[in-house]
Amino acid sequence: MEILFTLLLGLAANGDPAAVNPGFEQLDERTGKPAGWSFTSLPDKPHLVAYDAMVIAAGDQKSHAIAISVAADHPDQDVAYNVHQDLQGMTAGKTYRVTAQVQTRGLTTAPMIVIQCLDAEGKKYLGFARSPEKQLAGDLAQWEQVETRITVPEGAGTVRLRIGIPAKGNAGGTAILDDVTVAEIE
Ligand SMILES: [Ca+2]
Repeated sequence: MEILFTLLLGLAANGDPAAVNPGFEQLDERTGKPAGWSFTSLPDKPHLVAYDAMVIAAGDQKSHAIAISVAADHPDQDVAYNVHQDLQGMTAGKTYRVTAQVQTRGLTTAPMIVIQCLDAEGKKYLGFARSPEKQLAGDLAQWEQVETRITVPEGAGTVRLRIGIPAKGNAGGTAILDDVTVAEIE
């Protein structure tokens, strides 16, 4: 897995930009979670959220998505839970469209894509974009696309992609994410 992972990073750096493991199909042998992604949680309360590789099709068509489940007894506080990774092969001055497919179960807000551009030291925020906030009247039972666009600023050393949900209003709910795409648009 480590070798494959390095290979994917290398390819991404040399060609078109892409997220690593964008369809959440490669699972880490040790954790059982999708490789190439990190998962946020409160350091002292990791039980308030669960990130699970979810089988969305079985048999020959077996495939996975990532499910983010907020604990039913989550306190009403401002914390966001997201899967994230640093995108490789992004060029300053270029504009990219980033999309993901989402479904929801029991959420009041749709999952959002957030892009953060940091300086070479990884400390200062140089740019930011996110998909629109969307209140949900009911579940997104079918796949729906969320998207945002980012023009990478000069001096950006890191372009961090996050996809997830706030805990507020979403206790007991689950976001299901799949098929992340990154494409240059100009
Ligand atoms: Ca998938």
